[in-house]
Amino acid sequence: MKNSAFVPKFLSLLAAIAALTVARPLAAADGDMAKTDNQVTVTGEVLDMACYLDHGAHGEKHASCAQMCISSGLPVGLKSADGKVYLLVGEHKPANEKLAEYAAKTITVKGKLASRDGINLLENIEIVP
Ligand SMILES: [Cu+2]
Repeated sequence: MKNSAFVPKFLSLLAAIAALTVARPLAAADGDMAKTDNQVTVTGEVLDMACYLDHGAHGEKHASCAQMCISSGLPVGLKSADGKVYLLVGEHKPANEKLAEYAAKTITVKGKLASRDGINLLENIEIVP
């Protein structure tokens, strides 16, 4: 009977210690993820993905079509010198408006790299002047 009040307190103290112990490594992991945020810088040609995937269209001779396609909201890509192609998007929104003028031109883009099922994505992109 004497201990009946002590036991719940002791248990809650244990729970608090356990919570602290668990919380610390999680916080550290979050910190590490923020540091290595997959930020990359890629230089390449701005692609109109619809025409590029459909018939390989790119380059100067396709620039005006690419500009039209990108302005109309079709997906935008960046083809780096090593041939890798990345989809380009803003921060939870399209980046088409700012990329249209660079259709078929070579630019450098900074963003967060994500890859899944063989498709590469650069998100939250910024054009590096
Ligand atoms: Cu096009």
